[in-house]
Amino acid sequence: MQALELFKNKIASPAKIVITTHHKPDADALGSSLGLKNYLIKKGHEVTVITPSDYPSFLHWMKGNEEVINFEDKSHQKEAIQKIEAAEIIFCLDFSCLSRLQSMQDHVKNSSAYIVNIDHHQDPKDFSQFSYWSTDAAATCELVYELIVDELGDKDLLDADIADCLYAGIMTDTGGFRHPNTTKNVHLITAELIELGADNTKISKLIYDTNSVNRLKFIGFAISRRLVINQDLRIAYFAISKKDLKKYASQTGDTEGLVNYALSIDGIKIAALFTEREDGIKISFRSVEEVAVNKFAQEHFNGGGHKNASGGKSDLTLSETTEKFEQLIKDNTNTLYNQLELIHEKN
Ligand SMILES: [Mn+2]
Repeated sequence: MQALELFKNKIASPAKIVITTHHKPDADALGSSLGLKNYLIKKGHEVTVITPSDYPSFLHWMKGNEEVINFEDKSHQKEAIQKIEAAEIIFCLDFSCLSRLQSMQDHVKNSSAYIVNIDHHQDPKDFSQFSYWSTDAAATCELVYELIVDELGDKDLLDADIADCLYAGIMTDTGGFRHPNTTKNVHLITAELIELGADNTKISKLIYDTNSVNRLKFIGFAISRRLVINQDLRIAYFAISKKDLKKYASQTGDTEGLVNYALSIDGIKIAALFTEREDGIKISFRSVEEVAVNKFAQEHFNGGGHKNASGGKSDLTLSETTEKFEQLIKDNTNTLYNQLELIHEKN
């Protein structure tokens, strides 16, 4: 509680604030950052959102998007560094360890600012002076809402723009209110956000139904040509090469959600997406409720995340990585599916 009081003190008077989030921000990362920014501006703070990379264009509608600085944009990097150096408070949203800032991490690490971490991932690293953290929260946007409303008592400062940002993060991190993390609390908060003016129909249209033709064709290609299904191991995965991405002129965000097609297959318990990027193989794991993929990602693929949605990296080639994955599933069937067997036996 002492930390909370100190935090309240810190933001009681106008300060220079930087808000940042993880590399390749998703709707929860950007929505929590811009939702919080728009609120803090109303409190009289000077606030800059700096993202470690670019993010999908289907998020560009959020209020404040125009002023976001992309750290990888060389023409603005100097300005970003100056903002970080001058910051009195830095908010780190939707990530639990500084390495997710990639090339930005040393600047934040070396900063003398008061660091606040708001997050819902497992195993937060100790890098902040104040941490508002819960793995029970479906989204960081849910925690930002609770911090503003329950801890700071500022519900009256929330408006339709802020509500739109926060709604977007909760909607996507619950997979459109379908994942097991879609709790009563999630519905209660989204109901409040709609009352505050969040336009839920508009937001789902903007996020889910703004595909480019290229992206749709890419998804069709991936499903027909790049999907591997192993019913015995109860896994399905995509392996997407650099060449594939180039062929379909893939933009940031185009592979988002692809992994869910693999998980949607009847009988599949673990799905994965392996994408060949400039700096190695990026991996997304998804699993059905009973199976945990975060520990698996952490132990074998230098990653982590949530129980049913995690990520990782690999420095091997694309085919070596998928071979390693299949072998690991074979070797760890007992640990991964043990609980599942018990559940099946009971039924
Ligand atoms: Mn999140």
